Amino acid sequence: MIELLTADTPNGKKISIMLEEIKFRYKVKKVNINKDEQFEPEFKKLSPFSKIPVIIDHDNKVSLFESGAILIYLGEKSGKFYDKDQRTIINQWLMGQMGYIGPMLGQHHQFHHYNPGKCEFGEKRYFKISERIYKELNERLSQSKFLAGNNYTIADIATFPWIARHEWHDIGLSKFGNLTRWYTDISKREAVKKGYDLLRNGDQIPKV
Ligand SMILES: N[C@@H](CCC(=O)N[C@@H](CS)C(=O)NCC(=O)O)C(=O)O
Repeated sequence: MIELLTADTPNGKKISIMLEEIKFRYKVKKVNINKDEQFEPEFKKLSPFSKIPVIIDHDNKVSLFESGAILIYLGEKSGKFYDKDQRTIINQWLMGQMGYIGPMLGQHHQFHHYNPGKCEFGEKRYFKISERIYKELNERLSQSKFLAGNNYTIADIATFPWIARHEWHDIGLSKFGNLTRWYTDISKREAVKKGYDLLRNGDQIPKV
């Protein structure tokens, strides 16, 4: 049994999607980051940066923070979506999501979606970077079915919930044909639909 301590955000959804994909038994414990529950001492013991997601694997008596590390752990444990002979390439796309795509789109959410009109520089800067990310992903997906090659991997699982916020981004996902094809294909997966709705609120994946 895996316990997933999380909130309903792109980083949180990565892990519920993975758990659905690998069909592990899990239960979700909601951490209300709007009420600062991430700073509670019990949670901080598990997550030193006070961030969701965290998993506790009760079989192995281990807990993990950082979504990329969690995806790798679950990929290794299940033997799925993290093929041994593809790890060099999967790791690059996964780290690109962790170090670039997520943090930059996250800033775009802050300036463009949550706080429009407060800082023109920030709005323009992160809009431009986000647009560039769409172009770069689109280019990659013109050469490759999935981010790390022919197979759906944890790199796609990590990136998908961020592109699923495309309505907030206002960049126009439909203008990027290859990214749209990738997004639409992944959206159709039953495990992705289920994992996307991690709090079982009826949260549907936004259409293109
Ligand atoms: N690099 C971390 C980022 C996690 C992260 O940014 N989590 C956010 C929600 S998406 C959070 O917990 N924010 C609360 C806070 O920073 O106080 C990961 O991928 O796990």
